[in-house]
Amino acid sequence: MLEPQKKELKSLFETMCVIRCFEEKGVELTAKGKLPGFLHLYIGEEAIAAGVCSNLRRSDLITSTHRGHGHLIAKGGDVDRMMAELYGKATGYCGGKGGSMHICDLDCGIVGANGIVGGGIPIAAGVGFSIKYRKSDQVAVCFFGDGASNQGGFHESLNMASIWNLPIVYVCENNQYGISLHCSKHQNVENIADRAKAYNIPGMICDGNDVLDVKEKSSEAIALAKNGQGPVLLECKTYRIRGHAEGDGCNYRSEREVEEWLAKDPLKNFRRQALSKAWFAEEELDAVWDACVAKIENAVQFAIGSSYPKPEALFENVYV
Ligand SMILES: Cc1ncc(C[n+]2csc(CCOP(=O)(O)OP(=O)(O)O)c2C)c(N)n1
Ligand SMILES: [Mg+2]
Repeated sequence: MLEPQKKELKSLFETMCVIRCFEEKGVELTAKGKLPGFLHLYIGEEAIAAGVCSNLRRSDLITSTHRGHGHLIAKGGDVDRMMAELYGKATGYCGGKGGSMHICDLDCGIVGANGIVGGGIPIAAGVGFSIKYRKSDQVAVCFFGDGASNQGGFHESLNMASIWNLPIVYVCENNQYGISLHCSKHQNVENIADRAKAYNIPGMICDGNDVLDVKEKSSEAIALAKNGQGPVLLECKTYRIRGHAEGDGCNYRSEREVEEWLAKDPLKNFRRQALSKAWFAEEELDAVWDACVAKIENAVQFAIGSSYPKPEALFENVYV
């Protein structure tokens, strides 16, 4: 295999590993009571953020969700500042006052995570409009869930983006659940991508647990959006391995269902392919993982070593 190809594959695996390590640390720290606030984890969905963002430049813009750590990491967010934010420390992205769901970093094109389900979708329409208005060659990527695709703002935004031909890729992470409700109970379509027909835009589907499939399909979608062919809806089929938020007992789904999806884990998927096709030796993949574990451990030490915000900080960054 050519060296650039190998480098690209390694980078995809690396991104998924950093996300997984960050999230597994989140599981551990929440269980120990170290992190205040809710934590919605992305375990099992890493291939989507890694695959999509590998096609983006730093200047391209993304909107994220309440389950946003993966998007932020894949778009170049700083894990030290993310971890500090989760700890509520002053060195965090929001000075420790926003927590997991409000991280934003315009320097690397992260317009913001969002605790409002579907809240990023109309924002992405504004981002897309701005790109077109400024005649810039950026693209906007909007991540959201299956549940969010039932929000009014989803339909209004796709309609508007379609008539204005905006350069937006809507990436629906269909992880099968909106909190405890299986998607078959909250929407009457088998494929969310079919909703693209209503707005006369392309609807595409990819295997959200296969980083190479995500990369390929999202690259096509981004090319369409950038070439002035308007918005695209890309549905990534995946599964939320953890509960809705940490502490969720998940009594609404069977262990068997979870096990079936665990067998399709995106990191294991990649490893299997990489070894069978001899892209990498096992030790190379292990070394990537070990480096990610160390990176996240450093982030935890950075957060622990940081101070809490001062009481006066309460009045900073408010309108009145
Ligand atoms: C406007 C709004 N309604 C309801 C909620 C409560 N809520 C938080 S997450 C969630 C489910 C979202 O499901 P989905 O869009 O599929 O995202 P996922 O959690 O599966 O990633 C709901 C209803 C909210 N935060 N915002
Ligand atoms: Mg969902």
